Formats: sequence, structure tokens, C-alpha cells
Amino acid sequence: MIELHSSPTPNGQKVMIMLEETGLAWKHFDINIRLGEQFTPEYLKMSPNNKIPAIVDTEGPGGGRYSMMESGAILFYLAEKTGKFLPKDARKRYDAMQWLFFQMGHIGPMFGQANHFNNYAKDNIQYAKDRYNNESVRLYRVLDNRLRASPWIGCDEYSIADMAIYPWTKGHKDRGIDKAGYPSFMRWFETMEARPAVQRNNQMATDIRARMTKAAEGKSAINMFDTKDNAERLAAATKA
Ligand SMILES: N[C@@H](CCC(=O)N[C@@H](CS)C(=O)NCC(=O)O)C(=O)O
Repeated sequence: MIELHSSPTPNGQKVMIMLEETGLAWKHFDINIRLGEQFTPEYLKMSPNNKIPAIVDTEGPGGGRYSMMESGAILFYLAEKTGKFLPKDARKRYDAMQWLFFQMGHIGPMFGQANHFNNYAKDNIQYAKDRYNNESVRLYRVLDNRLRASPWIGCDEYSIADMAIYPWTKGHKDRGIDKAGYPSFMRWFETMEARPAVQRNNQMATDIRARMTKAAEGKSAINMFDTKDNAERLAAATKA
């Protein structure tokens, strides 16, 4: 059984999609990052960087529980465990890995910072907004170009690269990304949304979010974006 200790953000959803696609037995354990649950000593044992998602495989390598952080590594682990969604052919496998790393190194960080400076930063910093918004639009162009040459992002097979990228691109309309300007991206996006596992993920993400909101009622939220407080929270939770 795979325990997914997470929240349904894009990084959490990519793992949910993979778990649904593979048919592995799994269970979601809510980690409410707005309440600071990523800083508990128990969670930090699974995810020392205090981020979601983390998994525990109750039948890990060699037998027994095995925990992991970092969503890209988790997708790779689940692909190797099941023999699914990472091609056997070496060239295709390396192609898929390049695009998985592209998501981890570019789409996640740039879209994440754009969201931060557009919606959460306490100061209105135009330079930061422009930098990350421009990068985000550029990355949609990279995706559209790639998908003009390839049916799927990684290679000619559906893979963990597609699963990693899809949840991040759900906000494409807000960025003015449409069929006229990005036809190949939109063809892929619609193909992704037609997959039953992706549809199940989207419904679960809505349900889990509602459950977490309800569980948080009456509790005080942390300011997740205060980096000084976060450093202190981590130090307090891990002091020797
Ligand atoms: N590279 C990490 C990024 C994970 C990440 O940034 N998670 C965010 C939510 S999407 C988080 O846990 N934030 C809580 C915090 O910063 O304290 C991964 O892909 O797993």
C-alpha cells in the first residue's frame, strides 16, 4: 500500500494521477500546509524539507516501510515499482526523464513564483511579477513547440512527464493560453482531461480541499510565506 502524505496542490496531484493510473492500492493522509502540519517532527522524518508530497510504501525495496520526498523522484519510484509509464526503450526513457526534470526545474519553480508574486507577496513588486509571468508564458511556448513534434510531452508514449506537467497547466486560461496561439498544447491538455484517472484526480482534489478546509475551521493558519518564520519552525521542530 502507498500512503500519500500530501495536499492537493499541483505537486500533490501529479502523484495522485500516477497512483490512479497504475491502480496501486493507496490512501491519502491530509497534510494541511496552511496549518503548518508540514513542520511536525513525524512529517519531517518523511520529508525533511517540510514540503508535500511525501509517500510511504508499506512494501518498499527489500520489504518494509520506505518513505520518500520530492514528487519527481516519487513518480520515478512508482514507475519503476510498477513497470508503467516510463518507456523500456532507452531513448524514449531518457526523453521522458528530460521532460520530467524540465517540469521540476522550470515549470514548478517559475509558475510557483509567479503565483506567489501575483497573489501572495506583501509588496507589489512589478519586476518579480514580470520576471515570473514572462517565464511562465515562455514555458507554455516550450510546451506547445514540444507537443507540435510529439504526441506526448516525454516521447510518443504517455508517461510520468505528462502527469507531472498537467496539474501545473490547469490555469492556462488566466495566462491567455488558448487554441489559437497554443494549438498543440491545447490538444494535449484536452487529451489529458479525457483520461479517467485524471478526472478522478480532479474530483478527489476538490473533495480533499473541501475536507481540509473544514478540518481547519476554528484553527489558526500560519503565514506559509514568511521565510524567517519557516526557518524558525524547522529549527524548533528539529532541534537536537
Ligand atoms: N520540489 C518539491 C516541491 C514541493 C513543494 O513546493 N510543495 C509545496 C506545496 S506545492 C509545499 O509543501 N509548501 C509548504 C511549505 O513551503 O512550507 C516537489 O516537487 O515535491
